[in-house]
Amino acid sequence: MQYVNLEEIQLIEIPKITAPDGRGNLSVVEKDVLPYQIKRVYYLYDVPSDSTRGGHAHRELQQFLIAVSGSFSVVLDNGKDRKTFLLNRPNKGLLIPSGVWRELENFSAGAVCLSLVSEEYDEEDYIREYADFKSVKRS
Ligand code: T46
Repeated sequence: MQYVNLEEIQLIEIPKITAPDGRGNLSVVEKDVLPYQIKRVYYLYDVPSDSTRGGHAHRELQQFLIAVSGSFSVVLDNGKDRKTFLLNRPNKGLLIPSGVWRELENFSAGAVCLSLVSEEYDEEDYIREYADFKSVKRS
């Protein structure tokens, strides 16, 4: 599994179209925003503020997370370093490459985490034990 430089991971701006007549905003994720074709969409909601989601890495799956409502934090870990991102805008997303451990925490009331991913669901793609993740990273 390749080394991932966390410094190269940044929030990505999603184009926003503001209605000129005060009817609000529309953001669109088109093919030039992501380096993969979206194969699956899922979303987390009604997450208690003291709960943590994630707590795993993916072998192949790439993922784009958006706080379409509310806010939450994403802690990324490449096996060596950790970096925390606050997602709190519906027009900013976090592109997570494969091979990165992630934990989602501090969900605000009403937060919705939208996830646009590169693969179909496959439990074999998950590394759910941190010790296993560390040993895969070392090898
Ligand atoms: C991720 C974070 C942000 C399915 O049956 N189909 C699916 O497409 C998904 C995503 C999950 N599931 C089942 C598997 C588990 O029995 O739903 C249950 C909860 O999944 P999990 O424990 O993986 O949930 P999270 O919130 O910890 O992780 C999910 C995604 O699995 C993961 O890719 O990065 O959201």
